[in-house]
Amino acid sequence: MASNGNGAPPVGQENINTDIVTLTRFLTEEQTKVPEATGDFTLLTHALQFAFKSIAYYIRRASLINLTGLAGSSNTTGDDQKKLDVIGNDIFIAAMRGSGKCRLLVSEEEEEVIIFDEHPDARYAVVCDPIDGSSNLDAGVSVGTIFGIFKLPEEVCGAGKTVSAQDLLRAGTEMVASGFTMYGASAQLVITMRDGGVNGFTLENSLGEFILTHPNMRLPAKRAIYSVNEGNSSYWEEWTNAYFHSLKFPAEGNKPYSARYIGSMVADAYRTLLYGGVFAYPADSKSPKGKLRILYECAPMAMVFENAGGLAVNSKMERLLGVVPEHIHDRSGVFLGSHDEVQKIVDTYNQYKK
Ligand code: AHM
Ligand code: MG
Repeated sequence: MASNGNGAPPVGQENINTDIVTLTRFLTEEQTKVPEATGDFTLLTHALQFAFKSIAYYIRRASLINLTGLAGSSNTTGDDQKKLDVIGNDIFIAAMRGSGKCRLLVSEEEEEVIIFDEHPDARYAVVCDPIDGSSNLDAGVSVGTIFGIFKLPEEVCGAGKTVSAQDLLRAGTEMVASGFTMYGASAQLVITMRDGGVNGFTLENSLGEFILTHPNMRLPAKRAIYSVNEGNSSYWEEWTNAYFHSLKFPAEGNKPYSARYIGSMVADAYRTLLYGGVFAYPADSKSPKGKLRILYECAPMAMVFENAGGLAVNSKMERLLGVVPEHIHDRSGVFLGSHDEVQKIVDTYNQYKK
């Protein structure tokens, strides 16, 4: 092909790849694999996609349009709410209501479950942390949205039927899909369906499309990286300290592990998913139940990691996806990452707890 002198092809003759898989195409193709699908799930995920794009837009513009800083209120747990927390939450609620396919919504920013009574036939429930890691926002550090989707049992769907928070106190194994979006240098969306693979998409800002860039993600079985807030170690149990100590002071001839901790779960989890290693937020004497939330932080991440070949357990070494929360904002300790690395944690725990 003739060049225009600077090495680029003449205008109008650029090689444009149109055989890209957008998230919309991917979700539509997934739907065609399920003959009994009604399209409701696909519509719900389109609404989620819109919420992610909107939140990504506001985060990109945050420091330009004075959206950083506190909003002046506290959320359910007394954390200071950032302006973007409020915006992210509002976007999420509006998108889920507008989808017409969401009956129940749990958000970290809302004390009570939100029930969309205007859509009594909607068969899905969504759990989310609209902007996780928001204490990092003002420093421009990556934050993210974590989400899980449950399908409600037939008996609570339809006009005249009532639903409540109780309908969401389920094990993560019952989610039909989960994932997270990380808003960083670019927005990355990772999504998985129950018993399915894990796929990663990158938001192409000028097209406004999530493009499949990381198909069938599998995390390495092992990698010498650990990610934990080590400032909490004086509150940790003996076995937890022993485990992390063993990574830093391995048997002779072995190299110590590298430490990487951003303090934003999605960013630490995304790196772990790509490179391998382990991410942990153990329960400790300061937070005996742990810090992170079962329903909309731990379980969705656990499904992603298991489906990518990794493991995810709580501070009692129970499979995180099997844990039923006692209430919608219930917390748990969490250890997730490469299969062999998490197994090493379980082995250390068993040695100390015997
Ligand atoms: P948040 O939901 O209030 O943003 O808190 C969750 C965040 C996670 O993203 C992160 O892993 C953890 O809190 C960091 O906590 P710490 O600052 O105690 O290390
Ligand atoms: Mg959170």
